[in-house]
Amino acid sequence: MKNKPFWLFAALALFIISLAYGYTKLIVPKKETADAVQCHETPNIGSPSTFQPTIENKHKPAGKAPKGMVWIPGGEFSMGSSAEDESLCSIKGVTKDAAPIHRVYVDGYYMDESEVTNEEFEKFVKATGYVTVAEQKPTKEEFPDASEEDLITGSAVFTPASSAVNLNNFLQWWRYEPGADWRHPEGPQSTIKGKGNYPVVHVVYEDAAAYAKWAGKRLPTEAEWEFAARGGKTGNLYVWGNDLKPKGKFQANIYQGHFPIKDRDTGEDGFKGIAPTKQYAPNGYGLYDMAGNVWEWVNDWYSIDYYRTLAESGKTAKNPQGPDAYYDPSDPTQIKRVHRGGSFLCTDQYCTRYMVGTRGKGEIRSAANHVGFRCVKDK
Ligand SMILES: [Ca+2]
Ligand SMILES: [Ca+2]
Repeated sequence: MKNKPFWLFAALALFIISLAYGYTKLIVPKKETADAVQCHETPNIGSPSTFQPTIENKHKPAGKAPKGMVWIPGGEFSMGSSAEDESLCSIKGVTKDAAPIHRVYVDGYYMDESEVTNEEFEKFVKATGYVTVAEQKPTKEEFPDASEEDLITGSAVFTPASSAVNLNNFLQWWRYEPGADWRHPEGPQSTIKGKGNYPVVHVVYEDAAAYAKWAGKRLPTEAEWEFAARGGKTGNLYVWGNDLKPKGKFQANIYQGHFPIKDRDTGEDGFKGIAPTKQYAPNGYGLYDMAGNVWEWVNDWYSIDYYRTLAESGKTAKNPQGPDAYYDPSDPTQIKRVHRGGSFLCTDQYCTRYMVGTRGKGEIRSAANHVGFRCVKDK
């Protein structure tokens, strides 16, 4: 960062970014100690009986799936989360936007088997000359209160704290890094050389949508994303089942250890920080990393009460496209769409949104080094 921290701009960007992780004043462990907070409780998963069986469509298109994609049959399923704990630290109520469980039908579609990678995104940029939002100089129109010298390109980068911090102040582990973008995920000195199979990051909604259009695809709806993530199973807590660590093994790239302290991500799941795609077993439909690694943009506007509206209709929602408008009472001026799946920074202390039915959200022009995407394609 140059001489002067550009707080207006940076604070805004970071605040926006933080929302993707479910930041709220509620997310403060009961007891902060110098060592790891002990938060390994079983989440209250509510009443499993509210989940009705997933009924997959039988139709399967003739021919092969497009390269790198798998067929998702679609059908009827119960969507949302009855988990009453956002984290496993007895902090309740933060998953309210994922309730109630409601019945949804989606048509079949193809889905990228993995998060879009650097290699894939580079092909798009080479073919089109596309410049991502993080690479564009912010304008006075967009940030009228920022001084000219503060209007510089960059993005939000996770930066571990030097010691234990109270988790209610995300500025302690996020910084606005000038020059950070998809080619320089940790800042201008970093590169993606040798990381072609890592998920692309520092992409905002319009970057993801532009890639999808170029590829002849589109971003999934939130319902399509969740149907696919559940892999044909009914009402599971995680993409792979109801046990976070079946046979003692992590099934996704998340965060172990005392968040967010430097060198305290133990990497018990095999990775400290971001991982290449496809390092864990795929789900029932052959999809990788639907939990963790990077958050994934979906097409729907974020509205805190959308699920309630659908449930109150009393009908099965058919191919829901999301609400007509964004609505987040915690931050009503920011324009947000939904993120799904959690990231390598989601821990059992903070933000357990790798749980399959839970939701994230992001301001549509804010990027960070743990947000990416994947696409779908109609048959
Ligand atoms: Ca990890
Ligand atoms: Ca993911």
